[in-house]
Amino acid sequence: MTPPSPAQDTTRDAARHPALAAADPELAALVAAEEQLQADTLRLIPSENYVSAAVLEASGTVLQNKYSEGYPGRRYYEGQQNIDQVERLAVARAKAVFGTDHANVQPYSGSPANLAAYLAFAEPGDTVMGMALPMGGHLTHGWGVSATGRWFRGVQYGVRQDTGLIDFDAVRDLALKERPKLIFCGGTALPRTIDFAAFAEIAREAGAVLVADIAHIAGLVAGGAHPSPVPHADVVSTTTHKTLRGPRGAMLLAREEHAKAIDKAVFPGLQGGPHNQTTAAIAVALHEASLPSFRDYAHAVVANARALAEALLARGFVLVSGGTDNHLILMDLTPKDVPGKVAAKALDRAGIVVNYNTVPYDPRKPFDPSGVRIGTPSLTSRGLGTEHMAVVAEWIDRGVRAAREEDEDALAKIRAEVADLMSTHPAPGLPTG
Ligand code: DSN
Repeated sequence: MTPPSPAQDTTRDAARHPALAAADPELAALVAAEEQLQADTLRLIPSENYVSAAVLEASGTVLQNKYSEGYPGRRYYEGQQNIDQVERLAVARAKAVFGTDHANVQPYSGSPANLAAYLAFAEPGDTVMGMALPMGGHLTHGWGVSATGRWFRGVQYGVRQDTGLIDFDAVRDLALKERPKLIFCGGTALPRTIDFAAFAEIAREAGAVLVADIAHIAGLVAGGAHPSPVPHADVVSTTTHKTLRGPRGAMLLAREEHAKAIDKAVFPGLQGGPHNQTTAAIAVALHEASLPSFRDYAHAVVANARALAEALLARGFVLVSGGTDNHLILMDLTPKDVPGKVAAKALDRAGIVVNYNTVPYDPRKPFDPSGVRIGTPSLTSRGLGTEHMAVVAEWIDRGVRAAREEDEDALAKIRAEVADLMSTHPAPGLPTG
C-alpha cells in the first residue's frame, strides 16, 4: 500500500471531521490515521471491539457538557430533566439485560468499579482473594502493584500447571484458611467458562462477598453464550466496552441487599460527576444487546474462537488449557521458539494487532513473556465467520515464523493480504475503500 500524500490526508481529515480539522489539523490527522489503522488491520485484542454508529454518536453528544453528581432524582446540580431520564433508561436496560435487582452505571471504568466493591465491603488491611495476574486475573483483584494489593492483604489463587484450569479444591482450601472479606472471580486471560456456582459455594463457606468480574465476557453473558453470574454472585462488575460492545465505561450489578452500599461507594465514595455521554452510550449498547441479533453475535464470537483455536492447534500451536470456551485464546509460544513480545510486534507489522501476555507459570518476565493473547470480538463485529478462521490462523502462523526468521518481506505480504480482506468488511466510523 502506498501511503496517501499529505494533501490527500488534509482533504480526507476535513471531510470526515470538518470542525476538528479546522480547529486542530494536527489532532484531526491523528484521528483519521487511527481510523485508517483500525480499518486496515485485523484486531485480535480480546478486550477490544468496534462500537455501533449509534453508540459512537451517543458518546459524542452535548450530554458531556453536564454535571450530575448524585443519582436520578437526588442530584447536587439543577438542570437534570433529561440526564435523569438517560440514566434511568441505562439502569432499567442493565437490569433487564442481566436480570439483576440493581445496577449502577456510573463507574468510569473497570478498575474504579472494582475499587467500589472494596470500598463497599472491606476495610484497609482486610484480606481479599482473587486470581493472580500472571495466571489470568486482573491487577485490581488484589495484585501487589495495584492499590488493591497495597491497601488490602491480597491472597491469590491460580490454575493447575497440568490442565490450565482452576483447581477448586485449592481455591476452597485457601479461602477457608484465609477467610477473605471479598473473593473475586473472573479475569483477563481466561479461555474457559467460569464456574460461578462453584465460587459462590466457596464464598458462602468462607463467609466472603463474591464479586464476579465479567468485564471480558459481559457480551457473551448478555447474549446467552456464557452462563450468568447473577444468580450466584453478590456483586457483578463489568466494563461496557469489550464483548458488550458499548462505550469505555463500567457497571456494577448487585442484589437489592447490596444496592445502597454499592451506590454509596461509587458516589460519593470514589467518584464525582458521572460521564453522562457515556451513560447514554451504555444505554444504547444495552438496547442493542437486548436484540436477537446480539444473541447471534455473542454465539458467533464463541464459534469463531473455537474454530480459530482448532486451526491453530492443527498448526502446532500450544494453547493454555488446550483451547477455548469463550472469545479468548492464550497461546504459549515457547515451542515456537519466539518470545511473546517479539511475535506480537512482528504481527503488528503484519497488520494483526494482538498483545503479549504471560502464560500460567511463565518462566519469563511480564514485560517479556512467553504468550500472546488473542480473541474474536472485533473480527466478528466486522462480519468474519468460521469460514475465515483458517486464513486467520495461517496469517498468525506465517507471522510467528517470520518473527523467528526476521523476515520483513513476509510480514509485509501478510499485511497486504489482511488489508485486502478487511476492506470488504467495514465497521462503523471507519473509512471504506
Ligand atoms: N485492559 C484489560 C484487558 O485488556 O483485558 C483489562 O483491564
